[in-house]
Amino acid sequence: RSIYSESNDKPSEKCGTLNMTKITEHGKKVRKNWTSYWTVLQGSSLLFNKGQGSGTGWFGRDQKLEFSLDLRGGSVDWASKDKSSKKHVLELKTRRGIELLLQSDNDGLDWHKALTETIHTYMWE
Ligand code: I3S
Repeated sequence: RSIYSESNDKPSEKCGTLNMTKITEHGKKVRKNWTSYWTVLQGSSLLFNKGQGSGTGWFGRDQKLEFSLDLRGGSVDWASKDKSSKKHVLELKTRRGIELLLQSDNDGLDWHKALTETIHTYMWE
């Protein structure tokens, strides 16, 4: 059952602070660099923003888009223990061969649901 079914929100829209590090780019392992981002899930895109005003709305003032990911054709799951010593870590893979870890200060369940639902929604596009 959709987590959005009881609200008027458009599907796949969520924002919040997440710690993120890429682990693979273009199929190659890259060194971890955990960074905190104001993260926005919008349609099939996941946007990573940095700057002041984090946590004050969809796009806080002075937020700057650092980069975005296309979630279509990607996958998301809880990261296995060997991927990180941190708790509540999600592993996201894109169709273009980027793998990254997302870690939230809460249990991450809301992001797991939202990302899973987005990927499912856009599966055939
Ligand atoms: O998977 P790793 O290599 O144990 O990841 C840790 C390292 O990237 C470490 O940085 P340096 O090795 O560059 O000093 C980070 O500080 C840690 O946060 C990484 O591990 P976690 O388990 O936090 O993802």
